[in-house]
Formats: sequence, C-alpha cells, structure tokens
Amino acid sequence: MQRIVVLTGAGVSAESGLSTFRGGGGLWDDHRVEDVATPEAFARDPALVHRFYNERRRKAGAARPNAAHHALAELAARDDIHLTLVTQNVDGLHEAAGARDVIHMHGALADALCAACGHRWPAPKVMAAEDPCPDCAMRATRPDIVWFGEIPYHMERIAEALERADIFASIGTSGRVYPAAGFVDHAAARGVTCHGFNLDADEIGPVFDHHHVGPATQTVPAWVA
Ligand code: BJW
Repeated sequence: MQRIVVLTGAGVSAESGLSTFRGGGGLWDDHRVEDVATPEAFARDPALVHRFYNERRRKAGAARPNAAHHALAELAARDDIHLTLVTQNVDGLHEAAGARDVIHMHGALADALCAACGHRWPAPKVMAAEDPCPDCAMRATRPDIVWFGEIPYHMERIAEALERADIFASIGTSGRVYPAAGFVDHAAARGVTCHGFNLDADEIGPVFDHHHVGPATQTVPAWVA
C-alpha cells in the first residue's frame, strides 16, 4: 500500500472559475489581504469581511469540480493507495467531486463559527456578525476560515500523514503561505518523493523531484492514470 499526501491550493480550482489569491486577477487585487483575512480586520470592519466571504461563498456554490478534482477523488478510491488529501482551499470542490475525509487546513466557506464560544454550524448563504450563535446566542458570527495569525486546523493529523508518506504532491499552490509551504521541505528531508504541479514552471521549486508543468486539469489526471 503506497501512502500519498496531496496538498492542494487555489490553482486546482482556477479552471472551475474561482480566482486564485496571487498573480494577475487574483482575489486580493480588489481587496487587500489585511483588510479581509485577519482577525484584526474582522474586529475593525466585520461587515466588509462578511461581504467578501458572502461573495466567495456565492461563487464557490455556483462552481463545479473539474478534471483535477475528479482525478484526485478517483485516486482516493483506489484500494492499493492510502491518500491523505489536504487542501488550503475553502471551496468544497474536492467533496463535490466525491472525495471524502478531506482535510481543510484553512477552514471552509460552508461553515459558520461563533467567535465567542467556538460552536460551528452550516453557514447561511448570507452571513452577518449580528447573526446569533445557535448554541450560546452571542452575536459574534464569523466565517470558519483560518486567517493570518491563526493556527491552521488539523496540524497534528497532517504531520502524522507526512511522517508516514511515501509520496508527497503539491498541486496549484504558490507555496508562499506557511505552514503549508513548509510541507515539501519536511517531506523531502525524509527522502519522500515530491511532485510539484503548477501552471507556471517558476512556481515549482528545486526541492521537488518531479515537475508537472501545465493546467491541473491535464497534469493531475495524467499523473493519476
Ligand atoms: C495553477 C493553475 C492551474 C493557477 N493549474 N496551477 C514570515 C515568514 C514565514 C511565515 C510567516 C511570516 N509572517 C507571517 C507568517 C505566517 C503566515 C504566513 O505564511 N505569511 C506569509 C504570507 C509570509 N501564516 C499564517 O499566519 C498561518 N498561521 C500560522 O502560521 O500560525 C502559526 C502556527 C502554524 C502551525 C502550527 C503552530 C503555529 C495562517 C495562514 C492562513 C492563510 N489564510 C488564507 C486566507 C484565508 C482563506 C480564504 O479566504 O480563502 O488562505 S491566505 C490565502 O493563501 C488562502 C490560501 O489558502 C493561501 C495559499 O494560497 P494558494 O492556494 O497557494 O494560492 P495562490 O494564489 O498563492 O497560488 C495559486 C497557484 O496556482 C499559483 O502558483 C499559480 O501559478 C497556480 N495555478 N492556475 C495549476 N490551472
């Protein structure tokens, strides 16, 4: 049984019509990251942050998984492979393609989180800070998203999977945001074979053993086949 850890980023959903974060047309072109993706920004202007995420939730809800999401779901279903699928994406497209047990290290647009008591519940289409928490009734509703300065989710589980991996693959991520950006170094230091997938050859660092350059909808199905 081969143990594979796959890390995905915004590039895997780009061909489903969802914007990436950096580069031309990236999400932050319209919104400075400090204005929307930090706890401080939320404390300063919760309405702006909710508007940003309500719009992201609307777009993600209308998007459909692409061939890369489907190929990864097929890989997960194979009997001879144990796949740990870790995503930085909050869009839910891996699940829409049929993948189960996806590790959402940066949270999910589909969930709401009470900043007062930590309770989680399915996000309404349009969320506002004034929405009462169904558990404690406080009005401190926020998206269940990991912002800069917050600790990503499931780090222990991810570290365990990386410790046991035979293969590591990083797909459609710029590798600029930590701790996810450090997974490849951790894997490479253990002698794990590392595959990098990106549209842009320059975004795949020399630490990767195999460079798969091109759109994820082509390179990922070709790798999985
Ligand atoms: C294609 C393609 C196609 C396009 N096919 N490819 C200084 C040094 C080191 C670290 C820090 C530092 N100062 C601060 C930090 C920490 C900070 C950080 O990393 N900052 C950096 C910016 C420097 N990190 C944090 O604060 C994290 N927390 C933390 O570190 O806690 C401490 C701790 C950790 C662990 C244990 C104990 C303590 C939290 C990070 C939270 C990130 N949140 C965001 C926004 C919220 C989610 C949301 O709104 O959606 O998450 S930021 C944003 O970037 C989002 C993404 O998940 C994340 C990564 O972006 P991604 O996915 O890589 O997208 P892009 O756009 O950057 O790249 C897309 C790529 O796809 C490109 O390369 C394209 O070429 C490619 N592509 N189309 C294939 N068709």
